[in-house]
Amino acid sequence: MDATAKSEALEYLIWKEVTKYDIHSFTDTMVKRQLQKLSILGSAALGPRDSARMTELVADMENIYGSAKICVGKKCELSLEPDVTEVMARERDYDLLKEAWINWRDETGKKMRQMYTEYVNLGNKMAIKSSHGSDIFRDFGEYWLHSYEDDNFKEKVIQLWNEVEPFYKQLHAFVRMKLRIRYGSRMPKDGTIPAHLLGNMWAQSWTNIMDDVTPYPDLPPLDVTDEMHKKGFNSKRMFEMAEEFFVSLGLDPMTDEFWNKSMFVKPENKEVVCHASAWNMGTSSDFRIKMCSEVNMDNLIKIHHEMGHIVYYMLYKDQPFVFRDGANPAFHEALGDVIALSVSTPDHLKKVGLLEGYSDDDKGILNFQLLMALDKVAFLPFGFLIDLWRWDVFANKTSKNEYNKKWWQLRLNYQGVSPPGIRNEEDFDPGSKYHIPSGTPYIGYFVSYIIQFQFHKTFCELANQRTLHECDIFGSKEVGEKIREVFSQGSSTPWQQQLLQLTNQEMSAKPLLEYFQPLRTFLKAELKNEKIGWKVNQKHYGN
Ligand code: X8Z
Ligand code: ZN
Repeated sequence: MDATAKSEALEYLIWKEVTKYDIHSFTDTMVKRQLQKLSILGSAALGPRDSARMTELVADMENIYGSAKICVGKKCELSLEPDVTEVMARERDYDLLKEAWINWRDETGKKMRQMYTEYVNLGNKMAIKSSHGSDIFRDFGEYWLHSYEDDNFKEKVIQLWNEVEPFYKQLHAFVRMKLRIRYGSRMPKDGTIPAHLLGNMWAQSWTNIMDDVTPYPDLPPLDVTDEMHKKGFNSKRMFEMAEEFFVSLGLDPMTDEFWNKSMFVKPENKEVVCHASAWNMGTSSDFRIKMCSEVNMDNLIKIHHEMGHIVYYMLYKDQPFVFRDGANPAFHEALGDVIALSVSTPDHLKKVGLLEGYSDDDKGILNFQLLMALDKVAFLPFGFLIDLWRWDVFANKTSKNEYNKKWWQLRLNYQGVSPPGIRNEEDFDPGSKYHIPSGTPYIGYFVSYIIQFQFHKTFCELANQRTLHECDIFGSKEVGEKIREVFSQGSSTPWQQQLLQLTNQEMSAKPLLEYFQPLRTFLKAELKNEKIGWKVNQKHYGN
């Protein structure tokens, strides 16, 4: 029996035992909460045969994704990390970018379309079986949402999107205006931005086109990639820098096992899934990161993100097993990102010797704000739409012969990006993004991008810092204490309570908007003669 089958067999036994009792009759809240968590069976509900098939499907889809190699121009055998990522980030030739974009989708999503349909059916079957005759989960999407312990969570997420949408549209319009300088008549008339021109395979983070859209190009670049190379950085050094930040707050350093058993760079002699991940091996010291890191600023930030997961694992390691989890998935995604918000500040980059000659006058601040927005704000509609798409697929509101049509409706509608060629139902573009084949829920990332600004605001106040967007919490023991106090609870208390304890607020997009206030004022003036928004039409999709 493989490890998954063994653990599912055990989960089933535990579930059998737990459901003998009337959970409501327990008075100890911690015992009650543990029993409640254990009373949801999850993947074990499928039974050994279906469950093995589900595992196999995900493994096969991940394998297609992880081992795909494409040609771009004269070069072939390119893998996503590092080669194709580099092409999308640095290449500026419209046609080469288009080739990379299309070939990646041909070699990944397109090849797993059938498998995905079977995966959806099994996922739904699992959710329904997990409900045991009641209707707690009508489909796989509802099952995923359960980790948020709020029947109205979806509505709240939609509300958050509505709050940030006008800002996203400003950013979209500004970037489009700048891209017209480079790509001229190749920019679509409908006001959308071609999805392959934004420096990233999925147009989810736009920082790599900073040099084309920067408000003040004469100032020193805040993407410190070149400086990292000049200073002789390697992967290990980036991980040590991240550790140093957490330690400066009074949090624990990485364990010996972390340093010995993690994978920091892509191995030469075997195929691995390169998508960065953090692993809790279930002991009190074996925590690992798996990542094909390259020396650049994107990866420096991503390393802080991943290490945030490890720090969280360490903080809740003494909780009972079922509580060794994030307060909710968004909390887990946010911890490292909050640290990275400080790391990215010009002030901090100066402190660590990666930036010289930067002044924090208005121009400097706006360049910095735009760079942050190209990451944090550009991501929002993407982070939102992935699970919008999956929720409807799981609920059968999207049938299997309109997977790609619905996908592009959402991409056009929310992100305002268009494909560089007509797409149809032979394609399966969702499958070309890691979290679809791997079956990883995505809405947590969207929520993380909102609440990390709430966390940041709280921490900056604790660290007595000046303005929200210039704040660097490095070295603040008060912040470390607070992180320890809240995050060590794991999932033993409801996240709503933890959020209140931490920020005195409910979930809100206000801190994000406050952080970016200088940029919003600037964009408003810059966009006086620019039409904000785009037309959503169907000419990008056909059969
Ligand atoms: O998948 C990740 C992390 C691993 S938890 C690298 N992220 C999302 C993505 O890459 O799509 C971080 C940001 C969003
Ligand atoms: Zn993560």
